[in-house]
Amino acid sequence: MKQKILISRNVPAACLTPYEDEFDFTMPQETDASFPLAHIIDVIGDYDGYFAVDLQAPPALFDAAKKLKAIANFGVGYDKIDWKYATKLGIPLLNTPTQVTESTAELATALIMDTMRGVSRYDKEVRQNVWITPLFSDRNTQLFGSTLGIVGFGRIGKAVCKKAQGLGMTVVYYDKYRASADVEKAYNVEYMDFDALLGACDCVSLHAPYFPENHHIFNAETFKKMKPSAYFVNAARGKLVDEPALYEALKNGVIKGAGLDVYENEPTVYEGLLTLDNVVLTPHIASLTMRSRMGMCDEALQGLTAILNGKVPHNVVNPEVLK
Ligand code: 8YV
Repeated sequence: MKQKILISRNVPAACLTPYEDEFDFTMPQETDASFPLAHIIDVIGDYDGYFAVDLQAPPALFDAAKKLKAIANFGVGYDKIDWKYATKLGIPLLNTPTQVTESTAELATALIMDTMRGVSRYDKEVRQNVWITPLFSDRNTQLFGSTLGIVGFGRIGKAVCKKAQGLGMTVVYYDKYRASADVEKAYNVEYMDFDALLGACDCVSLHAPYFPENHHIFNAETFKKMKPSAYFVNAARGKLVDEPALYEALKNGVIKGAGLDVYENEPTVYEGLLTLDNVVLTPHIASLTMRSRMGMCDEALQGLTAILNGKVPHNVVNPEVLK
């Protein structure tokens, strides 16, 4: 008998085709539809694998999942999944670490370019018949020759580093775990401690995962340590940032501008931010390219296939449960 996999939100049928000989899939049939969490909890007891697409997985889900051998998360960041509880129960958790890298780094780079050069702001002005083009103005900042500080030097941080260097930026980074001398050399980056980086950069781009330990690592104090001419970009996780503090910093000229793809309480955006013209906002779409999204499905399902066949894939977040 085929093993059964439950998928919380509709994905294109083409994602499942390569796996259909092996698994029986259940997912909402309508394009983009989701099963409510309560329904998942009701039925999860029948399934061997669970593919959590854009839905949280609280302890109650794991308690009901009597046959569950693995859970896969659609995304690299697995903060919606109670992974500590899954680990305690011995359930492997998979994510999609390789397939979001370039798309997310691209969007972060787009936000850096947009906020520093005012693309979206000018677009709005031109549509309103406003034509602001003084001959000399510091409304915008040239990327070429500016310094970018990357906070979180994992796959995505490194990809942003390369793209920014391609645009002529000098890149420095901070990470809880400093990279090896070889990696620093290969990427031509300098390590700085967090506070030094904040004070040195023309733009700071955040690429760290969210854990309760780094809740609000960007707050009123950290924004004050940045240059008033500096920009802040976040395409990582909203809860890393104290949003009201960011709003105050942008409103009062503590920093010059920001670009955000993620928010503290998605899909709600802190109201004040909506009123400012020095922040560029996108709706958590950094990985939203067809190539990335199809790749994410495949990376997750490959991982599930491996686990359900007794193998250890590259994308297990808690490999200790497999020992
Ligand atoms: C989301 C992401 O998973 O990879 C991540 O961590 O945040 C995204 O790729 C995706 O937008 C679906 O919610």
